[in-house]
Amino acid sequence: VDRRDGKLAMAHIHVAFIALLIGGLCGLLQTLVRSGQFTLPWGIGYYQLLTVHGVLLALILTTYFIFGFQIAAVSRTAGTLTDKQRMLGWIGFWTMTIGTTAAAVMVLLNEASVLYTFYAPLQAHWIFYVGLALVVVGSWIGGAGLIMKYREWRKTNPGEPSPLLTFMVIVNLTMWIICSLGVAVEVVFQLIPWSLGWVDKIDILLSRTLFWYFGHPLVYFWLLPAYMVWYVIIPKIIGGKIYSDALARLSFMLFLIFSIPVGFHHQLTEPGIDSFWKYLQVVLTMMVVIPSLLTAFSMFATFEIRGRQLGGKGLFGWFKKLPWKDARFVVPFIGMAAFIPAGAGGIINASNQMNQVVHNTIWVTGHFHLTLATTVVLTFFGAAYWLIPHLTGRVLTKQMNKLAIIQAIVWAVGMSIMSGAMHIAGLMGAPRRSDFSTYGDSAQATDWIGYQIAQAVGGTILFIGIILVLYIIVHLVWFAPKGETEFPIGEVSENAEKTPMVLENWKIWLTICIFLILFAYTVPVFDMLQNAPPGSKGYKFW
Ligand code: HAS
Repeated sequence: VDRRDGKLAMAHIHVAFIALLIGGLCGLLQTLVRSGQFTLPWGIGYYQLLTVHGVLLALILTTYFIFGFQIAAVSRTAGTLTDKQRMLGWIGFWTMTIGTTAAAVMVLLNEASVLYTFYAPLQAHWIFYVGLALVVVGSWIGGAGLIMKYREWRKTNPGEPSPLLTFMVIVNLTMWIICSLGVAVEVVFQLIPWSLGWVDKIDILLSRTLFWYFGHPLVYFWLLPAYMVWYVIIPKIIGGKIYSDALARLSFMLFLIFSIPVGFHHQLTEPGIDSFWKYLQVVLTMMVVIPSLLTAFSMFATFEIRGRQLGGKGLFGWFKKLPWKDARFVVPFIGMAAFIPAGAGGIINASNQMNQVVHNTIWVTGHFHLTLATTVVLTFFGAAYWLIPHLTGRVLTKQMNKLAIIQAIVWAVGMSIMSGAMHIAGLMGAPRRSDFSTYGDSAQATDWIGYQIAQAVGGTILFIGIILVLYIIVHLVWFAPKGETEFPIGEVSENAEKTPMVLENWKIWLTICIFLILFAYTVPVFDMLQNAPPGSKGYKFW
C-alpha cells in the first residue's frame, strides 16, 4: 500500500483503537453494575455509561476500523488512490471525526443517554444528532473516493472482473450508502426538528422503522469486512488458494440484496405493523442466512484442501495441519468458530415465535457479543496484526505473535462465560438495557443474579483481553522492529470455474435490491403514515 494511502488508513485505525479503550472500560463497568455489587461513582448514570459503551464500540470502533481496512484494501488491489480520491478520504475522515467528537461530548455531558440505537422516544440534545449525521455524511464522502477508484479500474480494464477484494469493498459501501439513507431521513426529518423543539411530537413507530431499515444492514456492514479477510486473506496465510472467486462474489451480492429489507425482525413484537409484512421480512431474513452458509462451506473447503495438501489423512487429519502457531490465522479462526453458535442464535431470534421469548432480554445482548464482539472483532484484531505493521513498515515479533494468540484465547474464555451467562439469563427473562436498581429486589431476579455475576467475571476477563490487544497494537505502531510485512492476498484456485461477469453487473443487482426494498417497505410505511398518532406533528412536518 502506498505510504500516503497508508497514512489515511492508519488515521482511521488510531481512532478505532482509542474507541476500544474507552468503550471497553465502560463495558467492564457495565457488567459490574448489573451484578449488583457496584455503584457508579460521581453521579454517572447507567444509561449514560451504556450509551458510551454502545456508541464507541458498535458504531465508532467498527466504522473507523472498516474504513481504514477498506482504504488499504482498495489501494492494495486496485492501485494507489489519486490525489483527489485521497483528498475525499481525508475530508471524510475529518467530517466523521468532528461528528464523533460532537456526539461524544453530548453523551459525556449526559445530554444524550439514548443508547446506540438512539431512536425515539428517547430524546438527545440536537448536537448529538448533528454529530451522528456528520459521521454518516463523512462516510459517504470517504466512500465516494473508493467508488471512484473502482470505476476508474473498470474503465481501464473493460470486460474483466475487478480485483476480488476491491469488489467486496464496493459491495459493502453500496449496501452502507443505501441503508444509511434511512437513518439520515430519520435524523434530519424527525430527530433534529424534534430535539430543537420545532415540532413537539414525532411518529415513534416510523422512527424505529427507519432506524431498523438501517440497523440490520449495519450488522452486515460490520460482518462483510470480516468475510473479506476470511475469503481473500486467510487462504494466502495458510498457504492455500481461494476456493471460488464466483462463490465469494455471489455471496456478497446476496448480502447486498437481502440484508436491507429485513428490519422488521427487530420489530416483531411491535404493534402497528401488519403481520403479513413481518412474515415477509422474516422469510427474507432466512434468505440472508444463505450467503453465510455459503461462506461456511467455502471456508471448510479451503481448510480441508490445504490440510490434505500438507499430508492430513482421514476424516479430520487435515485439521491438525493448519498453521496453529500463526496469530494471523488463529485469531480470526476463533472468531469463525464462534460464528457457528452465534449464527444459530440469530436464526432463533429471527423465528417469530422464539423471538417472543428472547426479545428485549439479555439473550439478545449475548447474541451480539458473539457475532460482533467475537466473530467480527477477533477477525479485525487478527487483520490488525499484519495490516498495522504493513502500513507502518514494521514486523510482528515472535513474542507478540504468541501474545496475540493468548489474547484471543483470553477473549474466547471471557466471552464464553459472559455471553453464555447472558443467553441463559435471557431465557429466564432477565431484561436487557436495565439498571440493577430497577429489578434487583424483584423475586425473579434471584433466579438470574448468579448469571449476572458470571457476566461480571466474563467481562473482567474480557477487559484483560482489551489491555492485551492494546498493548500489542501500541507495540506494533511505535515500538516493533522496522521491516517489511506482507499484505496477504490469496490467489483463486486453478480448479475454480471462471467468474461469470453477471456477478459484477450492477444494473441487475441494484434493480433487485431496490425492488425488494420497495416491496418490503412501501405498504407498511404508507400504513404508518396513514395511521400516525393524532397530533404527531413530526409526521406532518415531513
Ligand atoms: Fe443479529 C439482533 C438475527 C447475524 C448483530 N443482531 C442483533 C443485534 C445486533 C446483532 C447488534 O431476527 C441487537 C440489536 C439491538 O440492539 O436491538 N442476526 C440475526 C440473523 C443473523 C444475524 C438471522 N447479528 C448477526 C451478525 C451481527 C449481528 C453477523 C453482527 C456482526 N439479530 C437477529 C434478530 C435480532 C438480532 C432477529 C433481533 C432480536 C430482537 O428481538 O431484538 C444471521 O446473519 C446469522 C447467519 C450466520 C450463520 C453462521 C454461519 C457460520 C460461519 C462460520 C463457519 C466457521 C468455520 C470455522 C469455517 C448461519 C460462516 C470452522 C470451525 C470449526 C470449529 C471446525
